[in-house]
Amino acid sequence: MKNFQDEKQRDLSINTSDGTNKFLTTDQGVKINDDNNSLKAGDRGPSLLEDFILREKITHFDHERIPERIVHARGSGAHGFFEVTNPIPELTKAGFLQEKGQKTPVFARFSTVAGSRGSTDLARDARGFAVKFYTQEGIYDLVANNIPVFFIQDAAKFPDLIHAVKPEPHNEIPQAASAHDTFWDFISLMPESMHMIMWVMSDRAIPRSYRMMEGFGVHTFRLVNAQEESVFVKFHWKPKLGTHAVAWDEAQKISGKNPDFHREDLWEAIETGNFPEWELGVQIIPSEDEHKYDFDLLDPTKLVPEELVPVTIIGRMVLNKNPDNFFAETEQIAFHPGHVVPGIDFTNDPLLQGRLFSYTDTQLSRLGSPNFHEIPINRSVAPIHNNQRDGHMRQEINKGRVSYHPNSLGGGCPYQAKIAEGGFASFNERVDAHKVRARSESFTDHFGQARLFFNSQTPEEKSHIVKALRFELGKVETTAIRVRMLGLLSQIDTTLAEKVALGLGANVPPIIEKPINKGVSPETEEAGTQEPQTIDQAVDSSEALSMIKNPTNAPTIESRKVAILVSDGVSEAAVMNMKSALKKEGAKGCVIAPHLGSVKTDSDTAIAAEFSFLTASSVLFDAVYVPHGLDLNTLAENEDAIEYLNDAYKHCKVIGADGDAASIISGAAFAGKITNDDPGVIVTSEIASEAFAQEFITAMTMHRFWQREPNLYN
Ligand code: HDD
Repeated sequence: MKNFQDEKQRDLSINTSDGTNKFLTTDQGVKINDDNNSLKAGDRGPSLLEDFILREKITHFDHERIPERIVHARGSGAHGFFEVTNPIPELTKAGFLQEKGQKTPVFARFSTVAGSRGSTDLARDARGFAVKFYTQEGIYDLVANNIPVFFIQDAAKFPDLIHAVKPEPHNEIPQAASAHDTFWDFISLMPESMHMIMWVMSDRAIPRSYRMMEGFGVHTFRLVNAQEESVFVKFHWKPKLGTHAVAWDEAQKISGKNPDFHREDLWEAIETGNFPEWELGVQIIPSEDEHKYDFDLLDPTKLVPEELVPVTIIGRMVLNKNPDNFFAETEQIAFHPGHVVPGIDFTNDPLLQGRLFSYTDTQLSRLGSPNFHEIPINRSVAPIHNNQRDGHMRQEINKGRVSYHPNSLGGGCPYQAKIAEGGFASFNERVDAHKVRARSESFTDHFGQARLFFNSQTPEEKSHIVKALRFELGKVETTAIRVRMLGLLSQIDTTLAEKVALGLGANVPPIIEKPINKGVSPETEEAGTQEPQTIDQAVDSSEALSMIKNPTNAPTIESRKVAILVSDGVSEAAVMNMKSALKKEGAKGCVIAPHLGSVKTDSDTAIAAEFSFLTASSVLFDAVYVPHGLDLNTLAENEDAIEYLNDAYKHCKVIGADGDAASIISGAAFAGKITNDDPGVIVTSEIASEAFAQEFITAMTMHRFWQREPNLYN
């Protein structure tokens, strides 16, 4: 069995260092005798220029920062492996996909797009999902997002899109948010973004965890087999824990309470052995089907419905090791959709084609040198020999006098590889065309799949989209932009537009019939008044597009966290019963008390508090449990404690209470808002009952009870 799982860790170990039991030294290896005082002329005198220890330390510090990524600056990553479960040698010659059980080391980085490096994890945004495979044939990067389509069809519009969404240039406000005028100004003039807008206004843009997101390669790629035959392919990552989100109000509160929520979640999961896992799947489209669909496979604003082409699972990825050093690994990793290995190739998707230029270019300014491939986290485990030389911070010491090809002085080395020897040869696609600056007519339907996505959502999910649009457009100050957006939304779904309009106190503009201005750039069209498109989608609704209906969501509460509220007098049996029932399911009950230290139980034992009501918060947990015996007056009088229940209710989480604690549900603090009959509210008069714990856990597998919210769409 080909198991290269540990190969990258062995490779990285060459560069890892550990100061335990070692002397403190300068960068030149000289042992330091005093690291606390600079060299001075007298103990009250001026510092001396001669102090090489001080100069070196401060100079290094002054240069510690590098430019953050222009997009996807905020992110977190981890090491792991990819294992083939269903080899596809008939479709691709890529060496790492040939044998069942074959393992390849990977590093994955998840990110938000718009915010800067220190911004919140919980911004409403697409998430990056980039995976570097250290294969035996070189680096393969699958630089994906958690949304299967993109805002724009052509890379030429990428700088405009990013300028529009980033904080506005005059005052650098707002951070990590699309809810402002410049973003919606641009979007309202770009009908092609409507499908992506439906996704980013849905709960996909506020994931519960990086471990609970799907990943999508977005573009159609090619697989090429040993006979040089090609199929088209779409890549999908499917999370083992299902695809889940938080509520928007919750996301905003988490942003304040713990802006590192996703980062911490990923880190903790790996530290505690709950290794995040995804299946890798492919939608395979035979070459001859290239023009079969009523959308263009090269258009990155379109997906291939799984009803038309099912996803075939080919492997799984497990993340099982946190980085040793955030900067060296997560910050310095450089992804590039152009890092491919023989057997994987590109298509002419104009967004992908532009990306193929952008990623190396950006590393030159971010990492500062064409030698960024030598940084340990970026280094291939396959050997590198070529005639590239020199440049800033070159590590490799190339021997000999020859740095050109062809050569005779070096015996022709390093020599080219034939295809049969693993040499990369681009797929031999025939291209016979005029050189034009144009958009293909097959890219013109901007609303069909936006409608497909919207129609595929449950009533609760539709309501969330209405709410998100009311929020985002409500933050826009320019009325004309809001109205243009309503015009575009009405072409997706008239009720959607009307419901959003209600929240904005505006009217949906009438659709003015006018011929589509083909070949003219979309900015010059009056976007809000464009004629509705008539191209029929073969699929009206797709379960895979809904998070709630998603057929791959397993009923699990693995690694979920439950807030167990306690105070003196709490029933020890009730707390322990719930804790052990949760543990059995791989979840964790966290004890939260009025103060840190411990509380006394009804059996005079002490239970340690992991958090106080003040240091944790309901939004950081998946459910709240109020056990029997807890002093209800203490709870009702403590505003921080009350917030646990109010927020859990508002965010549609499971709330449980047993014994005398059950009365808290209908107590004065909630003014009759919560009733025992509410979905997801689990109460019993029994104490420490197994059946109650099971009911609580089963309810948690539903993730959220969104039906508790008022529906804004119906
Ligand atoms: Fe990009 C980073 C994903 C379009 C230019 N992109 C970046 C990252 C992800 C994506 C996951 C972060 C990688 C990391 O963790 O370091 N980008 C996408 C997807 C796109 C996409 C799925 C559309 C399908 N990107 C796109 C376009 C361009 C770029 C059209 C430019 C023409 N992207 C970049 C970049 C970044 C980047 C500026 C910033 C940092 C980096 O590359 O290394 O080059």
